[in-house]
Amino acid sequence: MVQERINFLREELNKYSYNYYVLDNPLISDFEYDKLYKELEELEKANPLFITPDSPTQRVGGISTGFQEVKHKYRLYSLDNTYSYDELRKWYEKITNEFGNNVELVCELKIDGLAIALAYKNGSFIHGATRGNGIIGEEITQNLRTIKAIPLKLFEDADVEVRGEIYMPKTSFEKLNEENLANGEKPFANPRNAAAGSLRQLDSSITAKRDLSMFTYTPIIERASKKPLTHWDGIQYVKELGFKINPNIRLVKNIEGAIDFCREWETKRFELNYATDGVVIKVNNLAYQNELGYTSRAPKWATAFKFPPEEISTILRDIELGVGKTGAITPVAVLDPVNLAGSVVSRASLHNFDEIRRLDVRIGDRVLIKKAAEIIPKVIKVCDSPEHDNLPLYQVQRNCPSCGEPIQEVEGEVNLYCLNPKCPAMLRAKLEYWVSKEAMDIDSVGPSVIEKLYNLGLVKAPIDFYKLTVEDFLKLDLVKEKSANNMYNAIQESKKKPLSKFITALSIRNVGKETSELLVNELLSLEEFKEASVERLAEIDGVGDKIARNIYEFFHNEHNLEMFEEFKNFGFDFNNTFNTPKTDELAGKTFVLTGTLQSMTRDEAGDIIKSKGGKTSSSVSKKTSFVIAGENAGSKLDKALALGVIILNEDEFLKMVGLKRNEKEF
Ligand code: 1X8
Repeated sequence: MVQERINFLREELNKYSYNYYVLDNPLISDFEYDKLYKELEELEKANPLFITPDSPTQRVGGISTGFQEVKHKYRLYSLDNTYSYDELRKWYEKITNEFGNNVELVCELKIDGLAIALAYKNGSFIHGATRGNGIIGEEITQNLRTIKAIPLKLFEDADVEVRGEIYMPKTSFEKLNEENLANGEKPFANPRNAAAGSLRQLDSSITAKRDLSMFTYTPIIERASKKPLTHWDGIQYVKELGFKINPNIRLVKNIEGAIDFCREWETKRFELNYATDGVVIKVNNLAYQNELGYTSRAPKWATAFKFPPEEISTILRDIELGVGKTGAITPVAVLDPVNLAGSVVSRASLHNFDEIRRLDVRIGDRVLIKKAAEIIPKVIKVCDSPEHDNLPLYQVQRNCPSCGEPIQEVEGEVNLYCLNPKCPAMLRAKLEYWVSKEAMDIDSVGPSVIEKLYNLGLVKAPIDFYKLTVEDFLKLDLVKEKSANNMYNAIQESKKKPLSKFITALSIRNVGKETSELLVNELLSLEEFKEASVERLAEIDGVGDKIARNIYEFFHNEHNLEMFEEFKNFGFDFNNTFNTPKTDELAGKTFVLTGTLQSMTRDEAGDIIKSKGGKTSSSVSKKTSFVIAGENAGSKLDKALALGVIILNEDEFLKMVGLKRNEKEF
C-alpha cells in the first residue's frame, strides 16, 4: 500500500520535473509540486527502507570530504577547431574524398559550459564525472544528482553513457552575482565559471540551490531497445530516454549547409539564455565515424567552428559627447575599426564619466571592447601598456558640444547634463524620440525629415508636429505629395495613441516605456497624473522616490501644463478609454507579450488584458503571472523558462480571455 503510493508519487514527480526541466514545459504550479514532494518525503521518512537513490527526494545533496579521481570508461576527446569557413571546407573535402560527395552532417551549438560524463545502468543514474583531462576525471555524482535536467531514472531500462555540457543560464548567473555582491562575496566572471564553481562544491546542497542545467550531446548506447545508425537518430533516442537535448540542431546535406548554420547562429546566439562559443559539426553516419576514427586528441569525424571572439582590443582615438533627449551627456568611444562578433565596430559605449574615471581610460589607449547581449559594444577595460602612463588624463569637457552651455551635475544622477531647455541637440533627440516606435510610433517621419523641419524652424518641440500642414512637408525638397500626405496623416493618427505612449514620448528623466506602462496601469488619465502626489507615485510598483519626484516636477511645471493644454486643443484624448477596465477577471495578473501573434498585434492583446483589469509589462520578472509567446519569441521566452513563469501560446491566451481566433473585443 505504502510502497504503491510511494511509487505513484515518484512517477508523478518525475513526470512534472521532466516536463519542467527537460522540456521547459511546466505542467503544474510550484505549490502543487511541493505538496506531492512533501508527501513523498514524509512517507520515506516513516519507511526509510523504501528509499532508493533514484527517488526525486535524493536530489537535495549532502556533504562529502573530497572528489575521487575516476578513469573514464570511454575517453572524452577534445575537438579540433577553426575560425575559418575555408578550413571547414578542407576538413569536409578529406571526408568526401573517402566517402564520396554529400556526406550528411549534423550541426549543433557548442555550449560554453563544463563537459561531463554520466553512466546509467538498468535505466538508473549510477555515477557521473567531470571531463578532467579526458582520461581521468573527478567523480561528482552527488552534485550531479541535484541537477533536475539530469534524469535519475530513464524511460527505459537501458545501459547507456552520455556526455553533455553543464551550464548556468545567463539570467541565473546575473542573479547569483547580484546576491554574491549583496553578501560581500566575489562575483563570478562569467556563467561558465559560475557553473564550475557550483559543481565543485563539497556540500552538494549548495549545488542544489544553483540553477544548473545540462544539454546532452553524445550518446554511447551499450544495451537498449534501439541501436541508432546515425548521430541524428542517436540524439532523438536519448531524447526519448529522458535527456534534455539542445533544440537548435540541424541535419544538413553538405558543408555549405553547415556553414549556413554557423552564419545564422553567429548573431542569433546572443538571443539565447546560455553562452555558446561555436558550432560543432559531426558526420551523421556512425559507420563513417567509426572508419574515420581519432587522432591522438580529437575525432576526425567532428570539428568545431568557433564564433569570432566577443572581446577584442583596439585603439581609442577620441571620446565624443552625445546629448540625449533628457539632456544627459553620454561619452562615446571612437575606435580604430575592428571586427567583433561578426560586425565592424568603430564606436563603443563608455556609459558615463564615472566609468571613464573608474577605468582610467585615456585617449590613445589600447582598450578591450566587448559585445554582450546589447547591440552597442562597450569598452570594458584598458589593456596594460607602457604608453598608458604617458598619456594625458582624460579631461571632461566643461561645455555642451551642441549649445556650449556649461555641463552640470544633477543631484542623485550619475550622468552629467546640459540643462539648457533650448539646446538644439537635446531638442532634436526629443523630437526623434517622439516619433520612435517606443513612443508615438510615427514611422513615416524619420530623422532626416526631422532635421529639415528643425533647420527650417518649423518644428522645435513635439507640439509643433501637430501644427504642420501638408504644404509644410512639401516645403522640404525631399518629400513628394504622397509621402507628405502620409506624414501628415500619421501625425494626426498619433493623437489617438494610448496614454502610456504619450507619457513615454514626453522624455521625462528615467521614465521610459516600461515605467510609463506601470504608471498608466494605475493613473488612468492625464488629470490623475497632474493630481498625483509624490507619495502616491512612489507607491506604484517599479516607481522609486527619485522617479516619483521627477514625474511630480514634470507635471507641476507651468510650461508643461501649458503644453498639455495645447495638446488637448489639438484633439488629444488623454482619458485613455482603452485602459479603463471593463471587468476585473484578470485583476492582479501581469502579462508579458513576446513574439508575433497571428490574430492580433501585441498592442491589441495588451488592450484586451487591460480591459479585463490585468496589467502588461515589457520585461519578465518573478512577478510576471503569464508570458504570452507568439512566433519567434526570443529572450523574454528564455527568461520566462528560466524563472518558471507560466507560458501561454496564442490559443491558450484567447481561451483565457474567452475569445476565439479572429474575434477581437474592445
Ligand atoms: C564539446 C561540446 C560539444 C557539443 C556542445 N558543446 C560542447 N562544449 C556538441 O556536441 N553539441 S562536443 C564537445 C567535445 O567533443 N569536446
